[in-house]
Amino acid sequence: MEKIIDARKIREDFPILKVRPYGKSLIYFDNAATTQKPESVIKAIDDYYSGMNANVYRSAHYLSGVATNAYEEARNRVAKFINAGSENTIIFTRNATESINLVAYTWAMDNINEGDEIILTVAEHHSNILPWQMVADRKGAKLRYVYLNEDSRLDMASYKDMLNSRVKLVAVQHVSNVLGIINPVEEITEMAHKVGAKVLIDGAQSVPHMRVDVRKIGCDFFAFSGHKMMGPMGIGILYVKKELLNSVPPFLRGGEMIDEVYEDRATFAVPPLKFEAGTPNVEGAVGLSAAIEYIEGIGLDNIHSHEAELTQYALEKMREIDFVDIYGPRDMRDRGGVISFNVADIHPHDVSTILDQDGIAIRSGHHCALPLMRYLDVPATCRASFYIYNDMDEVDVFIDSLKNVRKWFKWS
Ligand code: 7TS
Repeated sequence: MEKIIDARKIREDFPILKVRPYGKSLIYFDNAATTQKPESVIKAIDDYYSGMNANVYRSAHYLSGVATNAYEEARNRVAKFINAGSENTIIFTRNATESINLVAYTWAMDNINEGDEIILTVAEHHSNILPWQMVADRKGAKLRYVYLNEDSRLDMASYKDMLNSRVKLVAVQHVSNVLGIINPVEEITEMAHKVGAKVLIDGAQSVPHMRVDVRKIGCDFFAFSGHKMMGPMGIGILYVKKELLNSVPPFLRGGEMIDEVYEDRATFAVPPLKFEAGTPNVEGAVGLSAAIEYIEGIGLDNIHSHEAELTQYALEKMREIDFVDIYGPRDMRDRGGVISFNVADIHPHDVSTILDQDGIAIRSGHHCALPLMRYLDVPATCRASFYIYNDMDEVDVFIDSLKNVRKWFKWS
């Protein structure tokens, strides 16, 4: 049977995958932290600096026009990629973290008041917890958490019970960076809207791996990062629903985001420029646009099935090792390519260091999800996360290496 994705061939597009740690083939299983970049993205950035660089919007010369067009084309491509409906709903930020903070410091500070409630889930990344703690502290609002059921999925019944007219915001991740669960964001949004709450979706771990349609989800805000989808670091995206755009106040203030400035006051440009103060990351936007083109060339449905196949294969093999504990749902339904696990009696950092000797890059630690670690009652976990350039042969090497981990400590 012909493979949907030939990872071996795809690897040739990624110069960094030729790096040989300690003389071994590099097996890069840390894709939830950041993904590697294909040649086309690196070239797009090179082309930008070699033939287009100038500051955007402000100058009437040729290069400024070229750079502005490249920046706006990137915005257009992002809008189409997530079916935003209009490029004006796409705000460029530095990363998902900044996108979420933008909403917290602007819309939330204006619209969340004493006694109001914000619903989060216990599995959120710190980026989707700390901004809401700040809002709750400053405004006297209350944070409420949805926990997980026995299958490590969101307890939707308790979410339903939590909804009431005091809830002003539901902020939830689309896909967990620890458990790999894909949350039912359409249903979550619909339920929140019925009580008049707004919804922010943290899509940092979904957009790179599956088809995302922000208008189908119906959410009010959607945040993600370019670097987790083969784009450069330092470029993030915030989608704001069209109906809300004009009512959200500006975030940072300064150049590029104004209409008129007087000594004592200013008026602002129309969105999205109103939210992009200062010289933007044009190089980042151009690189991100090339990354989207690369993803579209492979197809998000193909990417999703490839990762599901790899995850299922890895889970089956890992379950055969009796000293490995796996966190997250048992079946593959609504599950992304992230596997968190622990090796009995061995600290995750030691596991990660031993696998590294075989050229395997995984992450160990709390994954910026300390409330979830406490909920799971573990100090940390190991995590393998897959992408299009990974294949089953790499999973086999990983499994062999994992089987040997305890031998280092002479425990088996
Ligand atoms: N939300 C989720 C679900 C994430 O996984 C991450 C990063 C972020 C937000 C923040 O993204 P940033 O680009 O603003 O940093 N997650 C991880 C991770 O799992 N390991 O390193 C970063």
